[in-house]
Amino acid sequence: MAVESEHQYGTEEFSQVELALAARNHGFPLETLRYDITPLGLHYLLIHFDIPHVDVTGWKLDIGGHVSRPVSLSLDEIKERPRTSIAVTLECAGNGRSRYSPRPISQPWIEEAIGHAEWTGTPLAPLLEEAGVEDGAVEVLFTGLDRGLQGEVEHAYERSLPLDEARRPELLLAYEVNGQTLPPQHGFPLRLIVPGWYGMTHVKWLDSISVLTEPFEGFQQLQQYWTKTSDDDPGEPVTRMFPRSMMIPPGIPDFPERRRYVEAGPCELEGRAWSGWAPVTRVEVSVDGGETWEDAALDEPVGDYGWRRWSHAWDPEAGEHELVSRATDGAGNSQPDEVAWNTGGYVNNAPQRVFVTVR
Ligand SMILES: Nc1nc2c(c(=O)[nH]1)N[C@H]1C(S)=C(S)[C@@H](COP(=O)(O)O)O[C@H]1N2
Ligand SMILES: [Mo]
Repeated sequence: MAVESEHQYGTEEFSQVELALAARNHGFPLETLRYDITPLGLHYLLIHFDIPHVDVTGWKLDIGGHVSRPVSLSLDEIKERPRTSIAVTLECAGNGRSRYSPRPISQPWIEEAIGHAEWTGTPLAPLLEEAGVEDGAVEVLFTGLDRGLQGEVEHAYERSLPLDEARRPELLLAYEVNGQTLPPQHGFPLRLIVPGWYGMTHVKWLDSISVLTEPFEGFQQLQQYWTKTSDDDPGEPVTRMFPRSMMIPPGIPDFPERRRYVEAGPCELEGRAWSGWAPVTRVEVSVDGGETWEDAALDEPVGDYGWRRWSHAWDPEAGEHELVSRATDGAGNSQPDEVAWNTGGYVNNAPQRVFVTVR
C-alpha cells in the first residue's frame, strides 16, 4: 500500500528506533495470563518520554480551571480520602501495531501490551464535586509531569476526557497497584485509572487536573489516537478497548522462534478475554486455523472491568495445528479476522494465532 503521510512507516525490517522503543517498553509474557492479577514487573509498560523522578515532599496535585473552589492536595491528603480498589484490564491502543502493513513507526507491539492489575486510590468524582465544576464545563484535562517532543511539538503528556466520562464513579486517582506503592514506571506518586478505556487515557505521574470550557486540542489528543485511513480522514477517536481474547500458548516453546511443541493427547487450552464496551459474553476457539469454531467455557468475570478466564478441552493428534480464539462482548462487538488499517496503527484486535507442533 502506498501511503502519503506525515507518519513514518516501516517495511519488512524493524528499525533501530523500533528496537530502542521495544527495549524500553516491555510487553507481558503470554504465560502471565495464568495469574488472576498480573504480578508487578510482568504488566506491560508504555512510557513516551522519560520516567519523571518525583520528590513527593514537594509534590501536590492541583485541581483547577473552570471550578469555584480550586484545590491543591498532598499525597498524604489524597490518602486520607475514601479509598477503593478495582481490578482493571489495561491494554495499549497500539497493541497489534506491528501486524499492520505498512507498519507505523512507533512502539512495535505484536500482541502483548496488556496487564490486569488491582489499582487502589481515591475516586475522582467526589473531588470534582468538591472543587465545584462550574456551568459551561465540557472536559477535564489530566496533565503528567513528563515532557518531551513528539511530531516536533514539545509538550507535557496530557489528555482530556469528556466531563460525563470524568464523573463516572469507577474512575480512580491511584497511588497503589497490587497492594504496593505505585512504582516509578507505573506513575508514582499518582495516576489516573479509567476502567474500560485504552491505556493512553490512564495518565501517569499526575501534576494537575483542569476543568475546561473548550475541548482540549493538545498533541496526544488530536495528533494521536484517531483511527484515520489517511491524513485527510478525520477518523474516529480511540476510546474504549475492543474485545480481545488471548490464549496461554500451550506446551513448550523453542528458542528463539517460540514455536510451540505439545505432546499428543488431552490438554486444556486456556486464556483470558476482555472488552471495554461491555463484559465478555462469549469466547470461541478454533483448532484448525479458523475453519471451525467451538464455544469455550467461561469462568465468572473479575468485576466489570477485569478480564474473564476461559478454557477449552483439546485432544490433538500428531501434526501441525493452528489455534485461534476470539471474544464477543455484551454490546455485540467481536474480533474481526482483519482490522481496517489506520495511520497510527491502533486498535488491531485481530485474533491471536498460535502455531503448534503436536508430537
Ligand atoms: N504521563 C504519562 N502517562 C501515560 C503515558 C505516558 O507516556 N506519560 N503513556 C500512556 C500509554 S500510551 C499507556 S498504554 C499507558 C501504559 O501504562 P503502564 O505503563 O502503567 O502499563 O500509560 C499511559 N499514560
Ligand atoms: Mo499506549
